[in-house]
Amino acid sequence: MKLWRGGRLATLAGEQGWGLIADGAMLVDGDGMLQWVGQSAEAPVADEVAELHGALVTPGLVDCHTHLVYGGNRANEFEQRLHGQSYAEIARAGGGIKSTVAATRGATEAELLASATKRALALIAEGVTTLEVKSGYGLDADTEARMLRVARRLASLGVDVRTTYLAAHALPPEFADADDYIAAACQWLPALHREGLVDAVDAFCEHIAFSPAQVARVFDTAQRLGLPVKLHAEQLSDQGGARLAASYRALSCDHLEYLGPAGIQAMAEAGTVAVLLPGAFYALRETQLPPLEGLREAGVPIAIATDHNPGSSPTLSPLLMMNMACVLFRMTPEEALRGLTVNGARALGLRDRGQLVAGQRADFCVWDGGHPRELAACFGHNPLVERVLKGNQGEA
Ligand code: DI6
Ligand code: FE
Repeated sequence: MKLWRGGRLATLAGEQGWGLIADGAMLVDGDGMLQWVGQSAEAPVADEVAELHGALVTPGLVDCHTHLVYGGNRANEFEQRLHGQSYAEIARAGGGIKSTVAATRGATEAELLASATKRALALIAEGVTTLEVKSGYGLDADTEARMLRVARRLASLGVDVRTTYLAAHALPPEFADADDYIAAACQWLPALHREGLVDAVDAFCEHIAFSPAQVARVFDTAQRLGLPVKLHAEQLSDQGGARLAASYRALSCDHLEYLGPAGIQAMAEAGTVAVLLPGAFYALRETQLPPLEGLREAGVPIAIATDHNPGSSPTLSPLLMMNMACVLFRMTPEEALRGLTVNGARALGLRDRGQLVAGQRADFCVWDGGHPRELAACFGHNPLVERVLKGNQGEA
């Protein structure tokens, strides 16, 4: 057993509040779980003791929505958008997701691993301890599998990885008919699942992607396999995606700028987490704000994530997302931190992390700071001192 003591703990215990313990301690057992959390003065005796010297401690960050594995980059589209073309126009003209699909298909597993490793290390360096990675730039059986294998291999960097099958991301060029492609995407899933490559199933429900009826076919397949679902919903328009996802008791609906009251209600009733993605909102210069007040009133848990991808959100900074969630969406710093910890974990169906309370995993971050609000107030900074994954130090 190891005792960490003398820290300023933001435990996030309970449903709201920082759960601050000014001079706090945590006892970690041999399995990397928190055995006890409380005041340093009341801490149990332990064989090993680490002094935190008053540093700020929060739960480890959970980045619950990324597209981290891909080939190439899309900085050219950044320029195109600056010259007035929209994200949807670029996509319809064969750029966007499809251009990353071409680059990803042309990359070997080793190449994909090398580029994804650099990105994962950047997230880890800002305190990420749990990382979700989606497929969706392969859009054929082989490349989707290759992406998911690479995602799994990122775990060797010292981060807990969750993988999501997102074959229903865009229509690949070899298919003329979206329904035919959906049938193929449904067919590939069981083998990937048998290989242990899939933790959840996602889709992109949008006028430039797939209809609710097509998404429902993907979700039916997931449900038959016992896999939970999530959805890229109402990012560019209200397609009724959130209502559909909620009817499958989706873990999360993500983006949600165009979410309406019916979708909010359905999510609240299903316990579906709202994952807001300020990086994509910012980079696409979106002006429609996600309905934060409605989500709060309905009691929908709100997570935030980087949505790292080469097109709409090429960021590797979860801390910047906290700041943007506050400045752009008017979330509170506490909501932003909960969004990147306990609610991010919920969006992945994980209940064993995201709060510093006994019984949870000992995944935590030690920061050079006094109050947790500082993490959201500053931007372009990285005050991480140490990152601990399941009780193991030296991962930062
Ligand atoms: N929405 C997103 O933000 C990512 N996928 C999606 O459906 C972006 C994908 C990309 O532009 O490459
Ligand atoms: Fe996304």
